[in-house]
Amino acid sequence: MNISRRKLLASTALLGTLAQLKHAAFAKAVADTGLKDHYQKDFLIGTAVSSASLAENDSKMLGLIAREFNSITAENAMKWGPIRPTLDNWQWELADKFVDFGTRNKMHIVGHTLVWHSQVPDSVFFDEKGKPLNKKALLKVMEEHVTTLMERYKGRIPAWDVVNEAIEDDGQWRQSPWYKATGTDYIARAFQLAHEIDPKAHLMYNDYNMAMPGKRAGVVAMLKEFKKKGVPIHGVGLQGHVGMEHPELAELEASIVAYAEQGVRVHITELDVDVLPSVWGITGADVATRFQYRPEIDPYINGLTAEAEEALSERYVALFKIFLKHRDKIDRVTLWGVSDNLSWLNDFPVPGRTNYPLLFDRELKPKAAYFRLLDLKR
Ligand code: 9MR
Repeated sequence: MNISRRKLLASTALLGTLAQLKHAAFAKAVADTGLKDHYQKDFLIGTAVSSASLAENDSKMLGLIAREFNSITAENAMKWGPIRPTLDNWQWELADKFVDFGTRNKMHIVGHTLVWHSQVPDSVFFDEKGKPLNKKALLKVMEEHVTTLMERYKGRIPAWDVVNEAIEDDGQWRQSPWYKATGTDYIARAFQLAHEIDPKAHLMYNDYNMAMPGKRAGVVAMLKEFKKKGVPIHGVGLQGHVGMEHPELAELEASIVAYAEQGVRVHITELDVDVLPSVWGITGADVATRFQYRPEIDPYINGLTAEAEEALSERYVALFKIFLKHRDKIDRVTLWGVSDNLSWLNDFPVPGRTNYPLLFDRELKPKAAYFRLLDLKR
């Protein structure tokens, strides 16, 4: 080996050691704080809390959440199905635990979700003979639901996803049982009522594929129409179930700007990055869709390759650069879960795959993407 090559190797080794030391010191520094602290001046950093973590009082998971995040959303515990499986049966246990956990840790708590077409028992929409309820009867059930939930947590839940997923990707109204019975009145009434119950609450419309031009046009049109009518919508949630290639960042940015121009605050409410081969061209989040499992669409059962890990980190960095650029418009960025093992994307849209969409791995260790998001703020 010639001298200059030896010198080069020695200096590379030294640089490596320095980098390790720096990394160790940095890791210690972040151990005392968390992602939330690094983005304190920009926006809230949230996560969804799974029902399993609440039911098991999973102290490792809940401790990690309290250290890393300052906003929480219940992934499932407050949806109609779980919280009110039949009309006269309210199951408060998990939702109460969720709100207590957030209150104890002085976190910003998001109520998810008051009015959605999914996870709603048939008895809400149909009478005993299977006939759809008429407008008046259906609005009455909805009002009762919104009132009961919001009053229970009034003063402790400052922000609500009032209406979830009412608009299709092409901007048309979703033909849900709510819409079929009431037109758009259910949306207006839900927001008006929520505002009457808790005038201090921040009220949001939340949806997926919000970067798509058709959806953007539909949401903007709704915001305009409701503003004219005095319907109180204060915020818009872009769920953020994204893939590695889509949406294009320019489309995402255009949507953030377009919603903000309507005078509402922007929230990224359910961020995760699907790294697996897409089976349908675009990602979305219509929970009703399912595809058949095939080994060739599940390439990372034994772990992500280095290239895929790097690409995932890069995608997170690119997304957060956009969020930071628009931090004047964005109140909160919430990840849809904490660790890869608990993500809904292991089973959607293909059941039984191994996905890596979040910032913590299956052992709850921060992933490369996590450190890259910290790097962005150094
Ligand atoms: O992550 C949630 C999953 O555990 C549930 O089975 C599913 C149906 O309730 O909902 C998932 O969360 C959805 C969220 O509530 C609304 N936007 C789409 C999310 C992913 O489907």
